[in-house]
Amino acid sequence: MSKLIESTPKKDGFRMPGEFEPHAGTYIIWPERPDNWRLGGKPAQKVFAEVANTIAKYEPVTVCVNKNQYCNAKQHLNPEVRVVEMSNDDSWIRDCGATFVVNKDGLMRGVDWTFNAWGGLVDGLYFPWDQDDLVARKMCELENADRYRTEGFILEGGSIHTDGEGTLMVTEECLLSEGRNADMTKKQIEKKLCDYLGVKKVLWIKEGIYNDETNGHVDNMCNFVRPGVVALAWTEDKKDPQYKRSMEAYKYLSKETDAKGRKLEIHKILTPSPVLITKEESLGVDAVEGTLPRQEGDRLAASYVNYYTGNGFVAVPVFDDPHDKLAIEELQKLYPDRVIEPIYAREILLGGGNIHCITQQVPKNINNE
Ligand code: KQY
Repeated sequence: MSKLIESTPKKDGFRMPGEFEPHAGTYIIWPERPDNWRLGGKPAQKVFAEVANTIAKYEPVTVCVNKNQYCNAKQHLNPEVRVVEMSNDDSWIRDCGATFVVNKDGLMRGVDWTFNAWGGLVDGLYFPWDQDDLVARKMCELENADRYRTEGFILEGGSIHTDGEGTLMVTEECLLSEGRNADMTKKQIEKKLCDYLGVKKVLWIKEGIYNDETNGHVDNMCNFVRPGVVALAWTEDKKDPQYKRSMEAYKYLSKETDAKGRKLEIHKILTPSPVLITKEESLGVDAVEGTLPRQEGDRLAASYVNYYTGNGFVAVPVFDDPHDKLAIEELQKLYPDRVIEPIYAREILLGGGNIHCITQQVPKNINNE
């Protein structure tokens, strides 16, 4: 059972754990919509299945599918992956799914943010999004977790990263965008984040990855490896529009401290060379009014930092690019106790995100006092 709670996680003593803390499992949604995924989602389904099957080697995985895709998904997924029917508008569970919070007694609850497809009628990416907005509630039901709902306050899970010790990273580009909470001041938004995630300090990076259709989600730009240690997407190419963005984030993070007063150790992860949509890829996507078009030559928001950390592993997107090897080596140094699992993820990138955007962790319900 899952009941709605009219309080806030902060008042009740709950906090969002870092993604690197132990998990009880991972959720994924099965892709299919033909106006986002080329060729009716078939190439993307193969990669989503690879992501799910890879993670299932380390922790329980649940894949949520629309009813028409149940049998197809079952066919691609290993038997240990739980497949549940769940209506959805697309497959970005990081963003529409629940953010789980835990307390010192080992209790877990879910935060159910209002979801508006990355900007609603201002610059949202599809319409309608009503089924996506129910996903967090359904996840809480499946996990028997009571739920906080932020009715009217828009947020996606990919727009936040926490160290689990009171610090949150976000981008101004996203959280202050017109299509989200335009009626709120930065201070009011910050208070909401503190109330619903149990954090004390919010680090406001200016911008995310160039051309990221989410208005610069932080999860494509930087990540907490562990408290006090940050991985940051980087380029040395001064002519690349990404350079200014990464440099600004680096300078900002270098002079900031976290909620515990620590200076941050920042590790630069070079981005792949620009990844552009090919003609064939563009033609494979159904054109639908109100959905972002996929044009030949458009630059995709490719970044290795959009990786997912789980129990004993890190699932890293790779792009068949000379920088892949370096990113894998760097991440292995940052995560010496985890297996690095590189996954060729161009098909996820073509849909507008990457491995982190299509996964959502359920923290392990441990008594951590
Ligand atoms: O978190 C993400 N990167 C999701 C992007 C949504 C893309 C929809 N086309």
